[in-house]
Amino acid sequence: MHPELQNLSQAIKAGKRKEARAATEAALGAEVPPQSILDALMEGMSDVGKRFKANEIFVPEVLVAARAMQKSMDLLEPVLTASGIQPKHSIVIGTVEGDLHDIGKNLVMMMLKGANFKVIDLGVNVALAKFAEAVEAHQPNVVALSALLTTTMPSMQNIVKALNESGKAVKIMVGGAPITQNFADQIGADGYAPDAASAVDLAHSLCA
Ligand code: B1M
Repeated sequence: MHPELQNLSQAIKAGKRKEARAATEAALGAEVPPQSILDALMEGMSDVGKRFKANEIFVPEVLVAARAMQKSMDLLEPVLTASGIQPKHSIVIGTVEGDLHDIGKNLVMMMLKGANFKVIDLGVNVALAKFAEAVEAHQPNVVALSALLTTTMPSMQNIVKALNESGKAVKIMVGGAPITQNFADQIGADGYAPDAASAVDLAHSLCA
């Protein structure tokens, strides 16, 4: 592996923004293929996801790693676009209507971006109409719904029901502290993930 790619991967794992940016600049300057730079970035985030899942690191560490990843992505994205390398799959994500919690949703989003999904973030308190519009506009592979309140679980249920009834070829994944696999099955979601790293695995399997 090119030394700058090793530096990049290390910088992501350690959540070092400046180093991540510098390693990306150096790799681009050395004309390392953009896909290889992206692979190093994804390797770093994947390691972060695994350690988070294994409770070896916690939310703050994941957030700093994700910020380091974003610094690298800022430089890499235009180069990837120019060389025609596009994410294969897209995901519309949002926290459901009535719910303003977004820390977990943002973590999921960052991990998905780190795994090279195109993510369209609708934010918090997102009503069915906004999800439906986004599905129409972006034709995503997956819609990802987050809820943190027991009182907004019915809102999640309504959104899943309406999207399923719309007949669109889109998979729906759900998550958030009060959500369980049982609830996901009950409301007709295609998948449930308990944490951000599992959300990436689930998104891969829903897009396969
Ligand atoms: Co609120 N809040 N909050 N809160 N808040 C909880 C959720 C609560 C459990 C606290 C408590 O009472 N013990 C409780 C809910 C109780 C319940 O419903 N059973 C609660 C309440 C009641 C409220 C208010 C109603 C309080 C009030 O005003 N009286 C109010 C509601 C506002 C609203 O949404 N309408 C409220 C407000 C807030 C703040 C605004 C102050 C703030 C949110 C800030 C923000 O998000 N920008 C806040 C916070 C921070 C919390 C706690 C403390 C932390 C939540 C969090 O960010 N966790 C929380 C108590 C707690 O959990 N200890 C609490 C860290 C985050 C990384 O975890 O979001 O679970 P989490 O995400 C995980 C997984 O769940 C999963 O992956 C993430 C990473 O592993 N995941 C997904 C999440 N979404 C996913 C989607 C997926 C897959 C996985 O696929 C699509």
